[in-house]
Amino acid sequence: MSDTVFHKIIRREIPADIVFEDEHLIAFRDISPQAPVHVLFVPKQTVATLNDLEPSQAETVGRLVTAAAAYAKREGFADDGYRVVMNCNGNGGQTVFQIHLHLLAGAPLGGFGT
Ligand code: IU
Repeated sequence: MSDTVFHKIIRREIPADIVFEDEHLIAFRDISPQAPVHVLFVPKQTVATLNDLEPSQAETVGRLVTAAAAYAKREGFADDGYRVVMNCNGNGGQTVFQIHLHLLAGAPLGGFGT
């Protein structure tokens, strides 16, 4: 049974600065932003890590990516550019064990892996 801080945000048990939500996912500002824009896109379906993602759940991640791109277009920074990142387990730097996509934007982000 997986229950994380992100599940609590989805259930509105703890506050977050939510910028988008639909029946499949929620997006909110990262509490510790690493760029001027730092939004997390989290599926409502529980998937602890990318290692737990079944091929039949590919759409779950696809929706995160398309929602992030749509957000970038809506907010007007799509043409300037942005980065999306998903971390997996210890060496990937994952700290919350419900998969999520980081959207980082608003400034040049430097080399890969910053
Ligand atoms: P990671 O990929 O698992 O390392 O990312 C987790 C992110 O969740 C990290 O950037 C945290 O700052 C962020 N976060 C948050 O936005 N709100 C929270 O209550 C907690 C973590 I705990």
